[in-house]
This record gives sequence, structure tokens and C-alpha cells, in this order.
Amino acid sequence: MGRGCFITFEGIDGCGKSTQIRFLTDYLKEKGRDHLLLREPGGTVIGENIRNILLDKKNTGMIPMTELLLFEAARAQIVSEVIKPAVEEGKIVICDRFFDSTSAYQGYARNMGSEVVENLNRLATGGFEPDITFLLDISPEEAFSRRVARGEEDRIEKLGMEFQEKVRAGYLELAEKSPRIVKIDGTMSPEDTAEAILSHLEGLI
Ligand code: T5A
Repeated sequence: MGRGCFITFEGIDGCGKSTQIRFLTDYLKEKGRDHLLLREPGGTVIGENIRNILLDKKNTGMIPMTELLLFEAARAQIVSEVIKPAVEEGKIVICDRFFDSTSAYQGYARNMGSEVVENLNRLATGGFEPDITFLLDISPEEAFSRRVARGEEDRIEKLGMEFQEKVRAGYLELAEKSPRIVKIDGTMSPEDTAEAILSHLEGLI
């Protein structure tokens, strides 16, 4: 069997990724296509443990470098243990966040430097990249109003609106630079957004 396909979803907190991933996996199920759904940080036993440390709001003392290296550690594990073997086996792999999150959150918003983050992304993935990335673009205000309906915030969501604004600006700059990243208007209805995403997947899945 040939190589599969690696699709990632990105955007600020509460932009609608999980909702769109549900639409896509329902579509793939309907078509009987073999696929795997993962999330970052997480997706492996080690990665889920790292996720708990990263998102625990009690960990207020975590310095940005620790945060960056923990995201990359979880990534190294999931790429080697799950993503790369599955794509090589011919599976469609969908991941809720990947290295563009680190570029936008830690590189831009935390101001840790895009070159440092790009180098660490490459180190963690061994150069393995998504075939296509969907960036769901919405304003932090709109994302916030969607999130409050859901309740309690995690450590990173607690950083507030100004932080989310910086993350969004980082994502938009990444999308300008990379043809791999497809920017989608996340303010559309869930159904229209799903249709826009599917139109970009023709020939890939
Ligand atoms: N992080 C992660 C880093 O800082 N660096 C990294 O390298 C990585 C990998 C992860 C956190 O870690 C950070 C980023 C994050 O802060 P997470 O659990 O992945 O945390 O959290 P989020 O990515 O923020 O996921 P969320 O579940 O909060 O948001 P989603 O998945 O984007 O949004 P979703 O689909 O759950 O939708 C949110 C709400 O909006 C509604 C939904 O019903 C839901 O209630 N909604 C819509 N409403 C109107 N119109 C639409 N089109 C809608 N789509 C969804």
C-alpha cells in the first residue's frame, strides 16, 4: 500500500477544530476510509501524561522554556510511535494541532523566536510534515464567547485575549509563508466550514 495522508487542524483556542474534525471523520467513516484521529499534545500514553502537566492550571510556575520543550517531547513521541508508522502504512491521519501550534503559541505569542522553534520542530519530527493544514481563523472575542459556554479554562486559555490575539497574528503570518497551510474562515456555519475543508481535500483523501 502507498503512503497515506497527514492532515492537521490549527487555530486559536475555541476556533472550532474539534467540531470540524468530527465532520471530517464522519465523512471518512461514511466512505469506509481507514483513518486515525489524534491530538497534540497527547495521542500516546507518554504524551497524555505530558498534556496533563502542560494544561494543569496549578502549574503557574512553568517557565516558557519548560513549556516549549514539553510540547516538543510529546511531539517526538507521537510522531515516532504513531503518526509516521500509520502514514507509511497508508492510513489517513488527522491531528488536532501539530507543530504550527508551537510556532504560533511559543514562537510568536510567547516570543521565544521563530528560528528556535522551527529548529526544535524539525528535531522533534525528524522533518516529518503534514500534507495539508487547515487554519480556522476567527477573532479571539468570538472564540471566547464560544468557550465560555463550555465552562472552565485550562492553563493556556487563562492567558487571556491579548495572548490569543498574538497567537492569531502568528498563525496568519505562518499561513502567508506556507502553501501547506489553508486558511479557512472559521466564522461560517459548521456545515459551510466543513464543505470548504472538503473541497481542499479532493485528490488527497
Ligand atoms: N498548545 C498546543 C501550545 O501552546 N503549543 C503547542 O505546541 C500545542 C500542540 C491545547 C492547548 O495547548 C496549546 C494550545 C491550547 O491552548 P486543546 O485541548 O487542544 O488545548 O484546546 P483547544 O485547541 O483550544 O481546543 P478547544 O476544544 O478549546 O477548541 P476547538 O477544538 O478549536 O473548538 P470546538 O470545536 O470544541 O468548538 C468550541 C465551541 O464552539 C462551538 C462548538 O460547539 C463548541 O461549543 N462551535 C461553533 N459555534 C459556531 N459556529 C461554528 N462554526 C462553530 N464551530 C464550533
